[in-house]
Amino acid sequence: MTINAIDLATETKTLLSELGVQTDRFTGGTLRVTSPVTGKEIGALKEHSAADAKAAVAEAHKAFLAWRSVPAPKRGELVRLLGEELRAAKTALGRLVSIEVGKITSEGLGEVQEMIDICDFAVGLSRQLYGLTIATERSEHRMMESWHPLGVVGIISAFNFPVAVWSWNAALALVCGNSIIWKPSEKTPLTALATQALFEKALKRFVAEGGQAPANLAALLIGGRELGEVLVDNPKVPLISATGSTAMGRAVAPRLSQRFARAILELGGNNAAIICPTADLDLTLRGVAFSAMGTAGQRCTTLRRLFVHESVYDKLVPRLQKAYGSVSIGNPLESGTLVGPLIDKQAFDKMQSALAEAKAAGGTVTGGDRVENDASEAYYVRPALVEMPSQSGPVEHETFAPILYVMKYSDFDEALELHNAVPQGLSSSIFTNDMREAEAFVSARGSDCGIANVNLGPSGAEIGGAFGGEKETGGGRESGSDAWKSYMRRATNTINYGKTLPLAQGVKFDV
Ligand code: UN1
Repeated sequence: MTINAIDLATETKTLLSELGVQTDRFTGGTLRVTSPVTGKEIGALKEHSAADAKAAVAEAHKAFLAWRSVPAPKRGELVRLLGEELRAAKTALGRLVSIEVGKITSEGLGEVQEMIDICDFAVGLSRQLYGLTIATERSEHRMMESWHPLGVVGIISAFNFPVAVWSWNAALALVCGNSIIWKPSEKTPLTALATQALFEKALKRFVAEGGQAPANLAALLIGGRELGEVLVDNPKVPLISATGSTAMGRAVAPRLSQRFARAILELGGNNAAIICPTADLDLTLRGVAFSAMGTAGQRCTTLRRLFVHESVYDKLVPRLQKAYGSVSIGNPLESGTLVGPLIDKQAFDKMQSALAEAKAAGGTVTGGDRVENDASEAYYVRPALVEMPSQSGPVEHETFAPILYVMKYSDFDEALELHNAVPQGLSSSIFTNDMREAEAFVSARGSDCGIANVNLGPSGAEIGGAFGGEKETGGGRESGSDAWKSYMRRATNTINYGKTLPLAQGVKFDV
């Protein structure tokens, strides 16, 4: 079937009703949503106002005051039920992600799997919100730390992982005893409506089974930037977790620090891989192809810079060019497709101007052109491989499109230096079978990123590790490891169980 002839509006409607969303939530409104697959409209949502957002914060704060007293393992039970709803809805929600974002089928499903995984993780965590017991210098005293719920957590998410990023934050925030308010990207509100409906289903079951949950524990705000601003500036929101561009982070961060609020910022990445002389080139080819072309180059963790040792350059680069020339691009809903569309025309224009800049800086471009098909309002592109004489111009910026800049190196330390010489610091990788290079890369003098991998690409992280990066990436950590600590406040408690009052540091104060 030609792409233009696919009726995604009808399928979206069917999926949304299967997922529990009423039709009037996504019809007849002002926020128009198009599927990047066809470029045609699939929904028109009613939008919230800034006043609605303000009221939502007040309600969420009330919910927090009750939820914080529900025992953490009981809070975990709600998240367990959410995980069950997500499991049952995986096919439908995964399909909706593919329709709304243009991801290939396995990646749409993979996104929902990531949500299920973090729910499982958070359920276990709900019994492991450990604090330390600390040796005290005072006799008959005990010192410990306690982790307490924080308050309302504001979640601002981007189009490219429209629901997984919410789940990383929501699952942790909820078991940690917080209420949540979500402002999804204007480009992907339909998957947000569906996810919220699944959450509400889980909540109903939780209450039916005797769980104590306050009203307005989790809210969803549909609309533009002004709603995010209400969250960012509201003193009743102690933590904002925001995913998006570095420009967005620059606007948000000072406003948060102005009121001493916490921030988890997941901003731009400019992720690289170093390909060493001993690299397994078959494995490298696959790792690079997935990381650079997968999701049409629209992951924060997408591979954007490649440093190839001069001894393997002429072996690897022609093979990569071949893969770039033959990769299947087209309807992401069809099996066999590996590269779907860009999100919209703006993304296409930005890609073209980065390629023009690269040419002006001496780059040789393979691919990058628009793939013509009958969907004239959609933007399909051939991923671009750009051989660059040096790391300059567009190589230093994140362009949210499938462009891989390739550079030749001769000295490992020099490659490492170039690797770290960009302002962003999210993810990174090295392909080598030389143990010294591999260990150096993950050592203190190696990659300066939040994620550093050996013999796999920079994208496609599991939820068990902390996710986030340094420098202009914003410094936040979400998901696994001890990222939960950002969603709680720490109290140090000292308890005197004796009859005297020894003071710390030997201070005497006898009255
Ligand atoms: C993002 O692109 O915003 O590591 C997140 C990955 C995914 C998450 C990416 N698990 O590529």
